[in-house]
Amino acid sequence: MQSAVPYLLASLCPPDAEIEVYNEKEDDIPLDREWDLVFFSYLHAYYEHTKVLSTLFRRRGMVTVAGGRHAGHFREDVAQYFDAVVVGEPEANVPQLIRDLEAGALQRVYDLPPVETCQIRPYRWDLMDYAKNRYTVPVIEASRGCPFSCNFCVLTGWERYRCRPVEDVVRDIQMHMKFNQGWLGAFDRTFTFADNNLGGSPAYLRALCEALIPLDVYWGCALTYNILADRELVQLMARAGCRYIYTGLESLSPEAIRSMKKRQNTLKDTAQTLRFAFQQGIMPSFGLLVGSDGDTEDYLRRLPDYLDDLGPHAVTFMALVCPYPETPYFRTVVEEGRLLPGVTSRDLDGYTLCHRPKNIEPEAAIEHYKRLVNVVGAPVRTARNVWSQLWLSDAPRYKPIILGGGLETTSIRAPLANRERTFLAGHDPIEAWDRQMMLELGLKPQQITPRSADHLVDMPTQRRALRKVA
Ligand code: B12
Ligand code: SF4
Repeated sequence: MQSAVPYLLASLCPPDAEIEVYNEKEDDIPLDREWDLVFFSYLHAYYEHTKVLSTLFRRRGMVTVAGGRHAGHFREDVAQYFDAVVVGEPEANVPQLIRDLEAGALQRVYDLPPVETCQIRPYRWDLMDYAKNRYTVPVIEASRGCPFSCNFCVLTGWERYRCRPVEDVVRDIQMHMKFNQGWLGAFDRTFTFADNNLGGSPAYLRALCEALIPLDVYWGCALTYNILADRELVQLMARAGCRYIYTGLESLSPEAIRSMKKRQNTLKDTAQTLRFAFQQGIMPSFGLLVGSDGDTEDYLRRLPDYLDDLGPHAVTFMALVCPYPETPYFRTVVEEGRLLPGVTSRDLDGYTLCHRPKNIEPEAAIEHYKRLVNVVGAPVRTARNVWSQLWLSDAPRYKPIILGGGLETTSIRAPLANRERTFLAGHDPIEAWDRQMMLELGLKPQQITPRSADHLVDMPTQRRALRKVA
């Protein structure tokens, strides 16, 4: 699954623009090209790397623009290293920015309100090069935001939940989506919804599924546990071609769930809920977090046993809780003096402990995390689990999805491949090339301190407009 942003931005450029897309998971960005305008989309942990690239490009006279959540929140910091910053959604901002650039009147910050969801255009999937990433499937957005308010989530308090008209989503799938034809057709007519929570509105999800049934497509999505537990809806989703659901279960401890304010994860009848989804031909994969304030030594030690009690299950994601500076959890951690010293934006990658959990020492949380990914992602354990899942349904494409899910489960051990990694904020360096270039270019890393939330720029335009749209 890759970011949809480049294909979205491309759809907002003039029709005669020559566009090249680079995704650094697939290719290095060439440093010797001549572009008039470069848009950067990045996650928090890659801010320093993006600063390096932007500085190199600007030195050669190219115009650079940063956008996305980090850029929007830290626009003053970001504006030092880029020619312009886009705050929030790009639909109104990018065309205005291009007009200004052409008129020689580029502004530093673009903060126009979001457009109505019916104005979101089809993405330029024709620019997707599957030869570069043979495992990629295209992604579609049906909604933005999420109606819930989990305390650790970057959306909470900032982004409102909105849905696109179902007919627009269907039109995009039918007319504009370019499917991955590789792997002997295994990914043909397959896509993923990029939505944070496709089940934010059960009524909308129902209508969407009804409209997807005649399309004969296969898809995956992320949604919350309350929807996974809705049997009728899960059955409908299966009929509409859903084969994969990712749920941020986060924890099997009710105490931890409470501490995260994730009330929609009732954890009721979890084993039966998972089994029912498998039986409908859907793989219900889920993610777990370590280091929450509800975690105890005892819970973390016994977690593999609790997982065994669930029967067939697929943990495809395991990470450390991250207090992103724009979240309510960051404020709690700061108020309680639990932010660790020496945190930089590089540490905000979800695999580096930046805070002291309430009930366990940071070092103990990291040791538990390392042990758990090794145990839960172990090939023998995973193979046993996959075997038990394979026979639960004969739905088309079910078995390949289950096999792929097995590989995903074993991949949760990937962060351990770097043996020098400490997983403790302030101790793991940024990558060598970035470090070297930052020295040469005189760039300093962004420090995340208790004051970082003070520098957060509110997004009044966005918020006002979202309220209006909602
Ligand atoms: C695909 C995906 C990934 C991919 C690709 C990442 C990427 N570059 O987006 C991978 C697998 C790598 C990934 C990894 C992670 N992800 Co992720 N991922 C997603 C997902 C499902 C879809 C992204 C997407 O394409 N969205 C659709 C596009 C169109 O919207 P968008 O990205 O939100 O961007 C909007 C604006 O911000 C703006 N925008 C963004 N960039 C730019 C740039 C410019 C120039 C402009 C003008 C505008 C602009 O335009 C968009 C429309 O409004 C989102 C959920 C979501 N719905 O966004 C989570 C999400 C982005 N991921 C998230 C998280 C937590 C992670 C991980 C930290 C999880 C983990 N612990 O492993 C890791 C990061 C690891 C690391 N080393 O940093 C969080 C937030 C992260 C953040 N820093 O803000 C999200 C929002 C999910 C969630 N609700 O928690 N992820
Ligand atoms: S349900 Fe997921 S996307 Fe929604 S607020 Fe919670 S963590 Fe964020």
